[in-house]
Amino acid sequence: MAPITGTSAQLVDNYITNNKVMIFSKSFCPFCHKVKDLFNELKVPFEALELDLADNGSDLQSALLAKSGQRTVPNVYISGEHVGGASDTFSAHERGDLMKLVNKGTHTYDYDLVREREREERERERERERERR
Ligand SMILES: N[C@@H](CCC(=O)N[C@@H](CS)C(=O)NCC(=O)O)C(=O)O
Repeated sequence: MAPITGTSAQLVDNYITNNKVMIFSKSFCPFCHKVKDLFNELKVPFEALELDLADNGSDLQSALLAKSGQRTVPNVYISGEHVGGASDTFSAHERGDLMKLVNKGTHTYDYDLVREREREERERERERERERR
């Protein structure tokens, strides 16, 4: 069996890779609530994992410490990049960097593929129109 730390590190990586905005959180943490409120206000979808409610929460928290050098929650990743805690997230927002990261598009998501298909269809439609003229 793989060592627990390896598994936790992989789980953490999977959460970060599969979610454009990933918040490692604790359900009772006021800083986490503020950060989630911010993303809700910005209408940016996010995934939050409540480490205090997860069976393997403390292993994941250790894996996060090893990965990001940060032990506290919230621990925010956007487009695969470590943003940091609540104060880092609010500072990034004030600098105008938060939405840049959100829109960075380093990941391919199903909805991006849908947009890509729509764009291709519009292009084909324009092509057909040019041919009709
Ligand atoms: N300055 C940090 C404060 C975060 C903080 O203190 N979080 C507490 C929970 S409310 C924490 O992670 N405590 C350690 C723990 O729960 O393991 C930030 O801006 O994110």
